[in-house]
Amino acid sequence: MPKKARALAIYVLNGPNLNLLGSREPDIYGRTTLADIEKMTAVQAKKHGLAIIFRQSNHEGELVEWIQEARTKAAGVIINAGAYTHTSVAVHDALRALDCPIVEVHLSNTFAREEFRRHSHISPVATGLIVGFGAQSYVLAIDAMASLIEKAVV
Ligand code: CA2
Repeated sequence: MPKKARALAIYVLNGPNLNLLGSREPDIYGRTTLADIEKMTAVQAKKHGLAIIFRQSNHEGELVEWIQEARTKAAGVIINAGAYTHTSVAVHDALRALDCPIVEVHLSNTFAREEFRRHSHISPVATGLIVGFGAQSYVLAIDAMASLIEKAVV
């Protein structure tokens, strides 16, 4: 892994309503809270010698600002944009301006749900997608990101 990438954190960005995880709709999203997911993600990143910056916002513009911040501060971006996945050209454009790897994650299998969840504005600009494994999607995304960062330098 390059010295620079190792020094930079992985940004794990979460969109609207993900702060409600664990409190409602456990049949779809499970009982794990976002705070639990943050801990699981940090533990997994540490195994790869990586640190994470974990954030959640219900506001599209704030997500865009964090993605812009990631241009100079992140080795990679893992993003669950929540419902903005299906609607936000602004998030798409901000991600497009990144040079680092991007992993799109979802707790649920969005392709097996309502038609409107089958289209993502994130997927065309993502390096890869991990969907449908509940909270474990984030842990798998960390493994994928660690391997992408390592590959970038060989
Ligand atoms: O499966 C995912 O990770 C989603 O990104 C979750 C979003 C949904 O809009 C996407 O289509 C798929 C929803 C965020 C969580 O919403 C909750 C609402 C009420 C209670 C708990 C969670």
